[in-house]
Amino acid sequence: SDTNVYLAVDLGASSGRVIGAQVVAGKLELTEVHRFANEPVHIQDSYQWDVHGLWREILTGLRMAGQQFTGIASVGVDTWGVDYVLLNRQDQFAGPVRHYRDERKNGIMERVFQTCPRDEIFAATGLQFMEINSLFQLCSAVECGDPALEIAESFLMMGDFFHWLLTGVKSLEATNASTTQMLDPRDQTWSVGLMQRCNIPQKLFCEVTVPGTKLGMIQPSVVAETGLADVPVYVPATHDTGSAVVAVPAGEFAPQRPDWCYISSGTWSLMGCELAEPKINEMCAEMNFTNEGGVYGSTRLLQNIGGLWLFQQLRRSMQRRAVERDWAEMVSMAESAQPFGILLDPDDSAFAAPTDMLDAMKEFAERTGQAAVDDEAVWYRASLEGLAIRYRVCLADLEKLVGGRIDTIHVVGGGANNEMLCQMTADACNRTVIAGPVEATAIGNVIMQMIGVGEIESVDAGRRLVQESFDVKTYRPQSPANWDTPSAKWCELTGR
Ligand code: ADP
Ligand code: LRH
Repeated sequence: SDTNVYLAVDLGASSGRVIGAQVVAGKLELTEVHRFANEPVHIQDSYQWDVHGLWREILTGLRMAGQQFTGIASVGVDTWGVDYVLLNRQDQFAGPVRHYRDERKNGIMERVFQTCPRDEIFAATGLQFMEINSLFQLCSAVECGDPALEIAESFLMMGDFFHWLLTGVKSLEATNASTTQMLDPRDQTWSVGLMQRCNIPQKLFCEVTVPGTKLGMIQPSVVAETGLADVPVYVPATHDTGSAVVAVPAGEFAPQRPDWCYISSGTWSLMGCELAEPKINEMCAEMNFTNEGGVYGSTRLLQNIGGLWLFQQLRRSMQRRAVERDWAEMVSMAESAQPFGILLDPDDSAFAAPTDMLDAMKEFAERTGQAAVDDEAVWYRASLEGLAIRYRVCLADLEKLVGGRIDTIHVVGGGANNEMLCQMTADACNRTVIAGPVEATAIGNVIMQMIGVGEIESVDAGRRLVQESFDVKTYRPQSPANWDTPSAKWCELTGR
């Protein structure tokens, strides 16, 4: 074909894909070239990403794309946030690539606050406090005298790591760098003072690169593996959430007073607004919202919510009990269960990395004075209802923070496939939900590449293209009043 084809490598915490995108008759057409599971592994006492396996799958996907398309204009990688690779002076792994659910950093935050107070970290970074943030992962490495830190020469986040494997060029892309909790969101420079106080070697960090930059060409060893000759890498928003928000089919980019919010719904639910400026104030700190960096210096004011992780892990729990379920089956079983049988808090720390999610949920029910039940359908339903109520609470806080009503909730990501959850979200929040596109992250990744190459001129133009190209589904609130009592109970139970 004559049109430019853009390849998005999109790695989520649960799965990865290589997607080809091209404009055909004024519409962006997506072709899913390759999809694969992202399966981390327990090794001794650590929990690690299978970076070798992921790289193998990326190469496979790129090779398949090369066979399918001519005229590949560019490639870009986006991934989940916070995790990183440390390389030694010979550019080899200085240590294992830990998963953010690895246990080593558990409880680290309180210890860090003794030398580096919470307020100061917030003032410097504007980020929601989560022990998964790279800052705290690195602090736990410092605390235990991890030899990886002694020999490390460079720090790369996951997207940067794969970009380096593709091109041989090291970079740290701004949107994912903003999830480290070591970056100043006002000018996107590293918070050197914070690193010094935490004994994190500053020399590991190069200057940040903005999305849309041409990083380099696919290097010869990768050309040999994939057949992709003369293909450049244009850096997208390498943070998956950053890419997803680029592709939300909404109004004006980074509005002063947003009347819409998004939920990027996958393993996590990232719920928030796109703003022109970060909001680093007391209310934001108290509500534990985050100011992540978006494209063109925009801000994603949002909360990281425990997401479909619970639902995913319930599926795994059933597998452990030799019962295979698919998503559609789980959703239809949830539909058959009584509403509000159990109230769950998706952000309870008991659900962060349990050996068995179903057991963890039963323990949670007992701990909070609810009757644990044996019917699996009840737990499927509860994990979706708990999420919808959590969205309602988040929306109320978000409206206070932005100082006005939010009319519309855009749901993008795999969770947009879950019609029951979309309807529950509309009901619990009493707002219109617009669901789709499901592959917003890959689309947003492609849009920044297209801007880099010069095929489209702005995020607004990219969003118009998304609106013209993809169908969305609208959900209106049907029985919002049903959610008042359970939501009040939920708040009592969780103390939120
Ligand atoms: P991540 O990027 O975090 O890996 P995704 O955005 O790919 O996550 O979303 C994956 C989730 O989407 C699954 O865990 C599942 O809950 C949900 N999902 C995907 N397809 C369907 C479907 N057909 N019906 C219901 N839920 C679905
Ligand atoms: C979602 C996500 C989220 C967080 C988490 C670690 O996939 O990127 O924004 O950073 O993963």
